[in-house]
Parts: sequence; structure tokens; C-alpha cells
Amino acid sequence: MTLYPTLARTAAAALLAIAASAHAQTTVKDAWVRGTVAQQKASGAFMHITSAQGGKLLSVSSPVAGVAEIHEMAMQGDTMRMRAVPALELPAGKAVELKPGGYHLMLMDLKSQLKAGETVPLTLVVEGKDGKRETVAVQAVVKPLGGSQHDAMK
Ligand SMILES: [Cu+2]
Repeated sequence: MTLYPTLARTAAAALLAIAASAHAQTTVKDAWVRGTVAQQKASGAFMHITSAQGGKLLSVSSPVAGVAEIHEMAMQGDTMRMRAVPALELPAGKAVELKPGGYHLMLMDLKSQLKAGETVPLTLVVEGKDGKRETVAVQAVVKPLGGSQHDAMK
């Protein structure tokens, strides 16, 4: 029985460790992915990312995509094009919005059709100002292709 208090303390310490990691530096809200039609090989993921201490998003991966990149939209001549960026700056305490027409996470080489209502797991790797890397697991909801507002007008 003398062992019991020690075990209890160990368990409490383990719980504390879990609680600490739950208070992560980086939080993600309103994550969603644009649905695809059959045979479509690419789609975009959008969300709000906030880094408490500031840092940068280094990479993204997902089991549904063979390749995932951080993209920005930029004018090239007089056309808007998207291109991969090596990292996305996350200013301290400020939500960065990834949205259609702006920054987004590009999911390419899709392994299957993304249907509305499904959930797509994404893993973000964020480097904090202190150089520590944090892995953020995100569940993104698949929204219907074409946007729900448009469909609601029909
Ligand atoms: Cu893109």
C-alpha cells in the first residue's frame, strides 16, 4: 500500500503533462476543406490560426493527400496565381486567416473524393519564436463544392 501514493502522484504528473500540451501555443479554428468531384486531384484547406507567442507555420500533411503545401495568392502580371511558400508567418496573438483567394493549404494528389460532411485530418507543424516545434492536429470539415450560399439561393 505504500506504493500507492507514489503511483497516484505519477499519474497526476502524467495528467498535468497532458493538460500542459492541451494548452498549446497554436490554436486553430473554423477549419474546412473544399469538397471535390470524383477524379479531382487537388483542393484547398482554410482556417484561422493563432500562435500565442508568435512563430511560423512550416508544413502541413494529411492522410488524404499525397502532397500538401502552404500556398499564397499573388498577382503575376495581371493574373492572380497561387504559389507555394516555404512558411507562413504567425504574428503573436493574432489570428491569421487562411481563406479562398488568400493563403491556403493546398492538398494535392488526393487519394479519394472529398465529400461534404466528411472530416479531413490535417497535421500542422509550427515553429515558435523560441525555435520549438509544435505539431497541431486539426479536423477540417468538408464543405460542399461551390459554396453553400450559392446553393441556398437556388
Ligand atoms: Cu493552392
